[in-house]
Amino acid sequence: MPMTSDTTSHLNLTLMVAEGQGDLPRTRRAPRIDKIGSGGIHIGRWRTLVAVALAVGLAVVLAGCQQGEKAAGNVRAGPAGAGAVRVLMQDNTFQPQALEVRAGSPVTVEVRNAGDKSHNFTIDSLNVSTGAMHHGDVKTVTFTAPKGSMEFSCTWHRGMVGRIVAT
Ligand SMILES: [Cu+2]
Repeated sequence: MPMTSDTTSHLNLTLMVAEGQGDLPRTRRAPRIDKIGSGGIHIGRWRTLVAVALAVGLAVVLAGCQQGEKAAGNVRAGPAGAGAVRVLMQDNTFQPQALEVRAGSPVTVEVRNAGDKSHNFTIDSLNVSTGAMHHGDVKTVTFTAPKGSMEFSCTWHRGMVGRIVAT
């Protein structure tokens, strides 16, 4: 996502300040974890702690803006009308796993979570996602696909994927 590089540089800046090093080239190094356990270097331990805390913070930030976490594209709650493509979410598969749609014109997909876990329906290449769907939720997604084949997935469950073929 575009946000990632900004977030990273911001955290690098924070790390730089925390380490008390003003010279830019040195901030590109990994945190000085080699000082763990060497006696009498309290500042080194503090730096390590700060670096670890920032790394954990960065991981949380990156996980938070992972595709699938938030709805994207043309998505609304509720079922679609007649003629929509219907997709069921189960734990942890989509049914069906192959969708054939018309290329170049709007396609409506109704997604229903028939599983017990929360899932999302995300088409990464089209920047489309239902966002979180809990047990029983129904959402309607409308998108226009270019000719070709593209993957859809639940970004939370490895292997929970399917394919859209637009012709
Ligand atoms: Cu899932």
